[in-house]
Amino acid sequence: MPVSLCGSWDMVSNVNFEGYMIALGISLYTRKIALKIKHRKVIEQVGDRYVVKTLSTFRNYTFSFRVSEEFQEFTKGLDDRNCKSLVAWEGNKLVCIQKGEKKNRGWAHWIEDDKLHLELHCEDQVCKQVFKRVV
Ligand code: VL7
Repeated sequence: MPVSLCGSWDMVSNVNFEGYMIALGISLYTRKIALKIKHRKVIEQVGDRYVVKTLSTFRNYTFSFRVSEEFQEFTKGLDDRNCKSLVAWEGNKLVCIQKGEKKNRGWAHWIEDDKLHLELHCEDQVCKQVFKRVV
């Protein structure tokens, strides 16, 4: 069993979020605001269900899923698209594939050096975020 991702995590770095947002077609106005804010990630596990909350002073995004079970995702308040999403463990990484209008879309979460890592990708863009545990 991989090390638990559960808990509250505060963003410490966010590399190429701009490129990722451009790939998603986010407007310049929204990108300018989004680039200035720090995200808090809250990951909870209830039975075999995960709840992942991305919180900020600007917008919040919450979704939940069961591992290895495809679900319909609507990225409300983000790019407002529908995806068929599937989250599964690949070694120690929790990997999501988001099938939809955007090619090569997905993300991966893992723990490294007591930090929560998140790699988000869309088309040819990769965004890398690191979070530290909230104490
Ligand atoms: C969530 C945003 C850009 C719109 C707001 C930006 C601040 C904070 O999807 C994400 O994480 C996964 C894995 O944890 C859970 O889905 C990252 C931020 C992506 C995409 C769209 C900019 C507006 C948003 C909620």
